[in-house]
Amino acid sequence: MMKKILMAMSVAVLAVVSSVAAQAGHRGAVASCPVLNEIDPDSDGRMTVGEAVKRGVHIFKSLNQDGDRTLEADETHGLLSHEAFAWADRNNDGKLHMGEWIRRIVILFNKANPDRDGTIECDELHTGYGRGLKRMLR
Ligand SMILES: [Ca+2]
Ligand SMILES: [Ca+2]
Ligand SMILES: [Ca+2]
Ligand SMILES: [Ca+2]
Repeated sequence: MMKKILMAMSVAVLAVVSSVAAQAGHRGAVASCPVLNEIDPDSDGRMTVGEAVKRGVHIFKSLNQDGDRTLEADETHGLLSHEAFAWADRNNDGKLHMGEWIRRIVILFNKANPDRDGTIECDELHTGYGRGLKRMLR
């Protein structure tokens, strides 16, 4: 009887140890993803859509050199191709307002997250859509 209890205890201890090890392993993986950490506000290895939007708002403001309410093509130079800019410009006025900018980020976020788990992980950032997202949030 005593032996049985001891065995059950050691199994429980092992389970705890391996789950701690798994967490530590995950943290290690996070540290090896500087690209994601760079654009993720809390650098925890996964980016939620809320974090992407928060970062997007910050980037919009830093890009908007002339301090008006829109991004002009010269302000997004290098971040958006001519086609991407035109696509994002919903009302075709040649400028991107915050809503148009964020809308594109959210769409790229969803496309870069095919597993629909609510977050972008390191590997997802290396897909075509993930790279597009990264470019807009750096
Ligand atoms: Ca995060
Ligand atoms: Ca502007
Ligand atoms: Ca526009
Ligand atoms: Ca994901």
